[in-house]
Amino acid sequence: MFNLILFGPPGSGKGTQSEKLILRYGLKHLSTGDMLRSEIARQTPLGMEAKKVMDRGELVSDEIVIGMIRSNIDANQQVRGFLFDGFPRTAAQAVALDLLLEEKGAPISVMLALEVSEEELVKRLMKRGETSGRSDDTNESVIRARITEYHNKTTAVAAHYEKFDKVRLIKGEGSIDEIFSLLCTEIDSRI
Ligand code: B4P
Repeated sequence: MFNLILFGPPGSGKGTQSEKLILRYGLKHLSTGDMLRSEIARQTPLGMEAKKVMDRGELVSDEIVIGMIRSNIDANQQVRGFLFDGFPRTAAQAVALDLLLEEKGAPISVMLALEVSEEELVKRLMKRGETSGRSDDTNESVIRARITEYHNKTTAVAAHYEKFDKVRLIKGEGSIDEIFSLLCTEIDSRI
């Protein structure tokens, strides 16, 4: 199995690049953001709880997202590998993921970390907010709160995988195809 984490701040291009990478490499895409938005769209109790947190630009509880990831890994036994998009976002999520993958004997191969300046992130997310209908993209203070959450809680995830020399930094500004090509070069050298 080839298991990959696509990492980066909100708006860095994780979702955008994931769509292209799963087509090229036949990986199963696991996006916790997509899973949470699907719960919200179906108005489940979990979705209603998550919406309040997401609308403040904060992270949903580790317990909820780890549970979602665990059931998705269990439901996809015969895949070539997983592309984790937007997960793990805290040190506790990273430890939980490592344990889940250890049970499968298929650890994370690499974490590809997209680097984008804060002003570019805000610009991209405000632009997406004009059309996406996502309530967490329409308000600049919520976008900045998401970036603060990233610095406070999520950068620890990169520190965790750096200990195992699994992090590769990727320039996340430029055209979508240029960034895709940088990501593919890293993956091709490992797959
Ligand atoms: P996510 O759904 O993970 O999404 P995101 O961080 O908003 O953005 P992403 O990085 O995927 O978007 P992209 O750049 O592709 O999270 C949403 C919320 O869910 C979180 O705030 C949190 O509350 C909750 N959540 C999710 N996972 C969680 C977890 N594990 N634990 C706790 N809470 C969790 O796209 C951004 C825009 O940039 C798009 O419009 C795109 O077209 C554009 N773009 C992309 N690449 C570009 C480029 N090269 N140039 C110009 N524009 C580009």
